[in-house]
Amino acid sequence: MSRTYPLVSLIGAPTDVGAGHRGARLGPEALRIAGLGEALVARGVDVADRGNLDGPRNPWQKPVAGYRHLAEVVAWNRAVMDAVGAELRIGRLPILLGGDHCLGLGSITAVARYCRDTGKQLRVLWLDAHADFNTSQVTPSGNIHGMPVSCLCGIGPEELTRLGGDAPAMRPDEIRQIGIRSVDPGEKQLIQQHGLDVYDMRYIDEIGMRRVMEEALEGMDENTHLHVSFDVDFLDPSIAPGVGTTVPGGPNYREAQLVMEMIADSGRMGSLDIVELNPILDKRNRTAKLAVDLVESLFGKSTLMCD
Ligand SMILES: [Mn+2]
Repeated sequence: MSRTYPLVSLIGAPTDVGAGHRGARLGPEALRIAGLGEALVARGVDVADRGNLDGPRNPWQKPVAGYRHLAEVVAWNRAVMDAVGAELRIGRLPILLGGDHCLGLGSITAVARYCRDTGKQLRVLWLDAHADFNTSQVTPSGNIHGMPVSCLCGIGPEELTRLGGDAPAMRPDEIRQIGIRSVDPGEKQLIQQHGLDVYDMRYIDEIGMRRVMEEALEGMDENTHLHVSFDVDFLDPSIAPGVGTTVPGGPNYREAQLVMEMIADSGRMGSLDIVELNPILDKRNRTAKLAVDLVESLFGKSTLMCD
């Protein structure tokens, strides 16, 4: 079976300004060293590595009015939004190499804008242990990597909700969250209030990953732009130790492969974030290598014996 692949651009965003641990700033290099670009080229994908974006250093301060490093988070997300938007407009598939998950805000704001401009339907798959739907009132930490989804849905500080000019950047019914197993109490209430579609681990255990993915991908058509926001802590920590916020009970290797293969089979992925990889906490770059392995599956490499 031959496939044609979109042209891919790698964009590094080496920062952890939104995180509670330092180290995700090293993620882009760890992914490159694990051979991300080479693996895609080997699949016949045209890959352009745009290098790393630049932005403010991590000041490592306490929260101010419920947010840590708000100004720095805004600056990094503007850079990400501009870079991702530029690749989409020239017809390429941007892969954001984070960096912490606050960057999903800039990335998805750009994708949502692109979809509005081109009349496409947006679908976001949020693969994560956490719902990232916190606000300054309910956040225990003030770390903005716990808030990108609420900000995208228009709940949060103006600087973030209006990053792309309009708010909200997207509607709650455009996102499906998979692998969720750690939600703060106030966050849970907000999620229910806004009607987010959450496929938590309990649901995955009960109905199986295949049906979960069928439901999460349901309703897409040839006019759908699928954005995949892959927080590496989605994976069970036994296979992916290199993240700041490990939560036990995540998808295993086979379930994760199935997720990626079903996304590939949909043929609709138009943009991707790989975030929260923390090489400081990793073992011999194992988690980065696993991420590369899974991205190969996103681009159609089958784990079956024949395809
Ligand atoms: Mn996340």
